[in-house]
Amino acid sequence: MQDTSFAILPENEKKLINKDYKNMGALVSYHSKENNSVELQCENGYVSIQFYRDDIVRIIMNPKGVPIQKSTLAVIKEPEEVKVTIDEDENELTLTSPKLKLVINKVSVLVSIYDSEGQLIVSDAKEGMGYTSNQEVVCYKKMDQENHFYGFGEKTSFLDKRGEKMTMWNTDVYAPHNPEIDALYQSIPYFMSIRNGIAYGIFFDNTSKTVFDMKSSADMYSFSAEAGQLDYYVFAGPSPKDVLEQYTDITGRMPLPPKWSLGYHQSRYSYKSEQEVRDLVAAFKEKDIPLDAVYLDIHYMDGYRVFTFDEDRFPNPKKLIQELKDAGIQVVPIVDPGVKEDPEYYIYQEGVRNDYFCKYIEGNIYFGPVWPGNSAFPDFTSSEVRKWWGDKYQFYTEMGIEGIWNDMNEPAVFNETKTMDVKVIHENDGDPKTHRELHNIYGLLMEESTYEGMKRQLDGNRPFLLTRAGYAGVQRYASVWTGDNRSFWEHLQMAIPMCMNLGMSGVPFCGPDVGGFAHDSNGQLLTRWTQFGTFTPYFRNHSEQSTISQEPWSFGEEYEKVIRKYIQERYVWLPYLYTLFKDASVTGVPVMRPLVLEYPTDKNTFNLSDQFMIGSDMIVAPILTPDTYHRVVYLPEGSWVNYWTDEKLEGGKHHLVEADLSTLPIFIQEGAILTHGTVKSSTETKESELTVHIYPADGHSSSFTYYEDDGKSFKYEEGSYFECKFNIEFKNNRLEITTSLAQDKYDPDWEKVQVIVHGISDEAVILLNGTEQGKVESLGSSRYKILAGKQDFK
Ligand code: MIG
Repeated sequence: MQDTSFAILPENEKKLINKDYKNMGALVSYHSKENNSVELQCENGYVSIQFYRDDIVRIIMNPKGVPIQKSTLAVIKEPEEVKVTIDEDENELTLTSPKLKLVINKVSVLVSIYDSEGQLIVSDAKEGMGYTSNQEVVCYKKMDQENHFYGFGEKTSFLDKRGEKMTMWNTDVYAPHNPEIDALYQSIPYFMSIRNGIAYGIFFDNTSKTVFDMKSSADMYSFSAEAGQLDYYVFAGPSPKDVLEQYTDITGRMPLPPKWSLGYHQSRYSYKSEQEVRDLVAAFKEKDIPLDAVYLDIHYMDGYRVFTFDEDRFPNPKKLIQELKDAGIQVVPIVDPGVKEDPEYYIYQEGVRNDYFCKYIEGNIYFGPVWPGNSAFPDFTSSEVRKWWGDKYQFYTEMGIEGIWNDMNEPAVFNETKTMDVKVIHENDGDPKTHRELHNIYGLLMEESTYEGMKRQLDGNRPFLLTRAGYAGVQRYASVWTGDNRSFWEHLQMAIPMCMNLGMSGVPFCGPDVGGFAHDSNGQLLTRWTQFGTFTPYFRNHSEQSTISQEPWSFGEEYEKVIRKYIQERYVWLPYLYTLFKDASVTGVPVMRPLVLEYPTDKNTFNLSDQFMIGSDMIVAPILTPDTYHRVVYLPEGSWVNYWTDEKLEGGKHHLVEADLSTLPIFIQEGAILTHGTVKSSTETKESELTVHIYPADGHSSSFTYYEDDGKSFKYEEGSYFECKFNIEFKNNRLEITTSLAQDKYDPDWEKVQVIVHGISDEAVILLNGTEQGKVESLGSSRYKILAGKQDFK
């Protein structure tokens, strides 16, 4: 019915402010509690305010009673000890922490938050916070023309979400992914506002259906939820990177992924038999295209029963997996949450006997149709169920599997609503709630279960997970792919802002299906998409069963040649990317970034959706339309260099650049230091040589800290890693390169190092750790090679 005009019945009109909306009204009384918090009793409800850190404050509004402090499982941090002082006068109540001042208007409970210098960070609009008669909770905040919005997880459309209204409700959207379809698989009810370079963030921790309206009014925005409390955190910034640090301090950061998960991955729905998998791998070897993982989609199972293999198609999976591992390739099987209703199937039996499936309040199990037919769904809100399900992965890990692909975990169900009946009750560790209230967290909890289970079984190795659904905090367990896109140029275009906003939402490890999932791909599209994929944090080619093949060689030599080159480039760049992954795991700042994160006062970056940065020194500008061999690139202030030609380009300007089919435009900022490895068949091959590219900026100094570890284990947590800081200074034609070892508890494989200096003249003198270096070779275009060895890094 939603597809007909029935959707726009007169009575369906939605107003910005519902006519029965009631805000908190006047302050009646307040009292301070331990735990840095203050409770307010208001005319129309209750509010609690708690300082989580000096620069993070949590506000909860409950219309009916004293706010419940228990947070969802998205939040992993307890509040810190914060020194809060309370002042009161006739009109206002003021709470002050060392970094924030929170002013509450007593006549009508409205909250304004200031920094310690008295600069306003964010304040309630006059409607404040409140609720409607159908228990919807809402908060209205002021904004103006200068506010731009980023984050919101996985959303269609452009980068800046100013002027968008978005719903969070994890949904399996096979089609279409277009600007009006904004509720996709992930719900991350979090965003950052940037205004004249100053940022703050808001995380609305509510797992029911939430709506963010940054569109309907010129001077305010709102966020609302269908059920539950109004429970949100304000992150004070002031820089966009500070906000990311603050948000990921409470929802967690991505652990370092295993290195093999950063290589090139090949998938298809489905490689249907052992023979098909072997042929595929053989083709990669024969064609000299690197490969780190092959995916097994649903056909590997026995009648789509999870934790089984089909004995005819995969008679000896253990042998297959071992064989591939010996060749440096991992196998990643798909695991859905739906468990086939089959009394002779062990998972179903265990689930029923132990009461592990989602049920109605009356006690009957909820069944929904998915791949295996009628299926039951584990109740991941129970920690006992999570433990049980996590243990089941033993089935795979015993065979040598180290990576799992979790699909359909919105949860998706083949029915009108596309998901579980919202009346189903989740056990929720003794705090039962309906699916309506908890829907958006189902996927996150499945990931927690899977990750913890795999980690227990992998003997110190890092698990790799790929998930479709998630909630705030998903970065702690899994990488995210953006679901069922199509082989359209428009979807290649859309993937850029979508991944950048996932990064701005604390999820650094993400990527789309390269080549497009549904619909038929073609040579040019796959080539351009693979070029983009070289730099997406997650790099997997995947396609749907009835589409034409889109493995790298599917469209003829001309394309295969270029695709091979860019998959190989991925391996060349891995030592640099890996360092950025390490940084992201510590700071929450993503690997793939919108320019606005680095240049938040430059208006040219505010909605720049067709180019991105890798780290802070590099801009990638893919070609995004057919038969196109040039494009416009914006380079912000500074001096830039074309990566391929070493041509210098002035910043603060738009440039028209050429890009034949074999060229992905890449620009490097002067002052950059990049670390490269070599082309190899998979990350299992040892790194033989490290190349350090140096782009000196005249009159400036800069530095880069290179990181490396075994790429497999958690030993880095105990300090087993290699970290080397490179400093460069270029003045009066004299380049000084100094290195300092910050950590050497891991010994890298490479012995040889070459340093390539870009953009200097023949007369320039180069010193490495104080010793003048001979230029071993002139590489043309003002590039010089000098050689060094591991022993030079001190
Ligand atoms: O609804 O397992 O997004 O990547 O190939 C289809 C089959 C179920 C959806 C995933 C897609 C996967 C497919 N799955």
